[in-house]
Amino acid sequence: MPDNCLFCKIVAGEIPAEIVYEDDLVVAFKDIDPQAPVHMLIIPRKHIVGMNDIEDEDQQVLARIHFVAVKLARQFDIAEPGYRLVNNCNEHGGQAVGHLHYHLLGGRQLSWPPG
Ligand code: IU
Repeated sequence: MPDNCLFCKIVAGEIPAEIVYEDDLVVAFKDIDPQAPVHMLIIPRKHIVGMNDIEDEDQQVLARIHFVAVKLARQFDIAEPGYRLVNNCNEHGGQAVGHLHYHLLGGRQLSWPPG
């Protein structure tokens, strides 16, 4: 793992986070600066910088992230009336942390288009 990756450190338990789910492939935790009543991040344990770095071997982890998103949406009572699963990719996408992550947002009406 890269020395300076905060999300790798969360996966390794070296810095604290409010973890809501973990398994062999992914970890999910509450976002430190929530933008909605429910705001969690779902990340692969493997250090993948961003969407553009996904490889063939990562297909299982990507499927797992979607599966976990739905599981958490149900668990946190946002499956109905709905939620959003978001990946920000690179500068124009608004990506600040260089470890692939998906935002699970819900608990309020989300606007469209995004800013
Ligand atoms: P972005 O898609 O890279 O812009 O989102 C990064 C998110 O990571 C952002 O919502 C931060 O609040 C969040 N975050 C966090 O939850 N815990 C941390 O230690 C750090 C960032 I650094």
